[in-house]
Amino acid sequence: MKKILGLALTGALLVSMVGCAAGGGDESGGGGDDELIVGFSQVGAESGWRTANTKDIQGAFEEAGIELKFSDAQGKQENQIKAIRSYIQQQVDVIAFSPVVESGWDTVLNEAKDAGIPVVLTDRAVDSEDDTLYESFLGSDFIIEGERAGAWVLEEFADADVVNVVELQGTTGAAPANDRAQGFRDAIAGEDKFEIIASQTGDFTRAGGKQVMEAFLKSNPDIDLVYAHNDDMGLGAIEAIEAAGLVPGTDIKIVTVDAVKDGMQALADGKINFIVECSPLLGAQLVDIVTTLHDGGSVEKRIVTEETTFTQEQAIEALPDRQY
Ligand code: GZL
Repeated sequence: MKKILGLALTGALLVSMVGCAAGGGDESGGGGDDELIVGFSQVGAESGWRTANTKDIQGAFEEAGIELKFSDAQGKQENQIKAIRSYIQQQVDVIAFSPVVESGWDTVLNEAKDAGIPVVLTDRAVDSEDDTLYESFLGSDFIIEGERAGAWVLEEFADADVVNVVELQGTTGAAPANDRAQGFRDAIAGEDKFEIIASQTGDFTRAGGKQVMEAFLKSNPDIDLVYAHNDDMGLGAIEAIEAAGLVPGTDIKIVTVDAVKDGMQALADGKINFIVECSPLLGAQLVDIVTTLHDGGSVEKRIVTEETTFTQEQAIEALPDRQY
């Protein structure tokens, strides 16, 4: 009798161990069949904006009690593709990611589609012809952001005869870099006085902006304006301009995009002259989108985030309440 009881207990123990190893109560690896699990691939941690975006997304999912598997691609597309494949393998319920560059996603997004896992784009777009590869794209309109920077420049230099512009571009191939460049050029196209005398990527980083601006200053004696695709590169440019014995915001005007706290402080201090906002606070909207999809609902294909612009006076007023 004792032997039979021992065998029965061993058998029960084995079944429960196998159950745990297979990842719990259902094939998705989650606790229960209806538990929503989301896999998120983030670009990296290249700027103040990205840090704020990560914090907001992780905070929103924690507050909603939804499991978020999170990976940082350190700015490499191959790492994002690996992460997406890993989420497919783990059979998560939804995959969300911010594509570091616009191109090269069709293969892996088709793998997600074949696995029946919906994909949501946040922050940046992909250039795929097939928009069935993702359910929704939540993020800013970067063309409009470039146009807003250009509109300010038209006003600021209304009385100038010649305006030499240097451009610090974002990450090569990234949607915000492509579109902010395009929107800015569209806005100033009608005015021959503006000449973009140099344009180079600073990869959205402060160090990159400083390094490129140092080179611009060495090869261009007469720069009137810096157009930086984000605050971090603008802050790097400020360091280079000051090291060259010039006064940022006065000798050389600076317009940037993002409106993160450090950028807004530089604007309040008069070292940056104008900032176009690009909101990183996408977490709550992303939670709504993935929850709706998981409940079998449909979501809008394109959800544009609301944002504004800041002058020095507006920055001084907004700074105390700034969330990021
Ligand atoms: C814009 C985002 C950009 C920010 C940069 O939505 O993709 O990437 O403007 C960030 O600061 O690095």
